[in-house]
Amino acid sequence: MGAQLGDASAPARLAGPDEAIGRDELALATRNHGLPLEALRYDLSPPGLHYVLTHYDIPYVPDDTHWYLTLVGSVRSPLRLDLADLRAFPQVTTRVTLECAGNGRALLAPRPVSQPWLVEAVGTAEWTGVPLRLLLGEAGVEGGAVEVVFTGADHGVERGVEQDYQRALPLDVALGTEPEVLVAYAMNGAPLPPQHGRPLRLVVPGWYGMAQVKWLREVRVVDEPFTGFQQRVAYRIREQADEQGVPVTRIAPRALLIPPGFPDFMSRTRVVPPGHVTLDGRAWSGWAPVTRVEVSADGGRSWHEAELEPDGGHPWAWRRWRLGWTATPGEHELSARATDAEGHTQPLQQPWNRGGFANNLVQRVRVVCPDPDEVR
Ligand SMILES: Nc1nc2c(c(=O)[nH]1)N[C@H]1C(S)=C(S)[C@@H](COP(=O)(O)O)O[C@H]1N2
Ligand SMILES: [Mo]
Repeated sequence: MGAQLGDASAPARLAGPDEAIGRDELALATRNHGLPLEALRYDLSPPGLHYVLTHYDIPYVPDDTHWYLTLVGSVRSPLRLDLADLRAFPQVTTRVTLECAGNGRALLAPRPVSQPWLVEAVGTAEWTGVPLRLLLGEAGVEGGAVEVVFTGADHGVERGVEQDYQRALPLDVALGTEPEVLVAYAMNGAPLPPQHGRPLRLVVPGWYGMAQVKWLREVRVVDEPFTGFQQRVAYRIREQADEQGVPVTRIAPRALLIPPGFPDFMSRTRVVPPGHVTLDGRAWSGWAPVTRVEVSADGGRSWHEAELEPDGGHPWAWRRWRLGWTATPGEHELSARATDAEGHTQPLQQPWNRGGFANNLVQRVRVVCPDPDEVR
């Protein structure tokens, strides 16, 4: 394959100073899709509105009765389980907000050339499945184990490296109880849709999307840190191509507005009639609960504390926030900024890294408020 399919030692490409979104990025953007932001109104994203990201092809699994999950590697008794076996284990349902680590990438300058997300790579679902720690307990993890490697059934080539989609978690995260990592077979009470991993996926509450391996077919306990492409090459925060970089792990806090008023078709600028408006939206963080959301209606000059709804017993899901605002004729720029209990917050100036990962710059929403005297 080589030359035409890229070179494993070459870094991912950055767009030139005035380079528009290319056909390659458009092809990714039509396959993968974001949450239409008006769907932030739903506590649980209806399947089909939840964002989707798939590196390669969605495996064709018309019949899941022959799907097997194997637990192998440094374990005392390797397991081979079908869906019926998995359903016989205790069942847990957790409400989890997932976000792609590349969310916000297309707003960066220079733009990392990849899936061109703006801010909409997010969704919340109730995932039902077996706690991974119970499966690992059944298999019996051996003493020298350090990580667990998860393999999906999808296969592709990325920057010249042919691979199955694979990611690892540290053993303590895989065995965790707060939260529990799930091997999930249902989303919002129904079997997983094909694009979300039918019939099985990993769900790691609080972690960015790349950890949530879909079409899960193998769980391998290993004695050495995993060095696969998605662990060592991709999903690392680097400013220079030759840095080793810092691994992407948990979700940085973010707040998004439910777009107020109505949109202009092409520019998506919001039109909001003058008068009182409730600004509301969602906020989340994978590090600690969101404790504060501030809102600005003047392009970040002044900030006002929004009211936060209780988490309703769902600490790994987004929280609703709201704040009243009076729209006056003219143009406005709305923003919301989340802070979590550990003090992580959203930057007002763009941080940058070559992959565009974990970028949580505050959202800016342009609003035009028409002057009622000028309308007629
Ligand atoms: N097997 C497999 N799992 C995968 C991926 C993939 O390409 N293959 N993409 C990951 C990435 S980068 C993200 S952001 C999430 C997206 O999950 P969703 O499509 O269910 O929202 O799946 C993750 N799990
Ligand atoms: Mo992602």
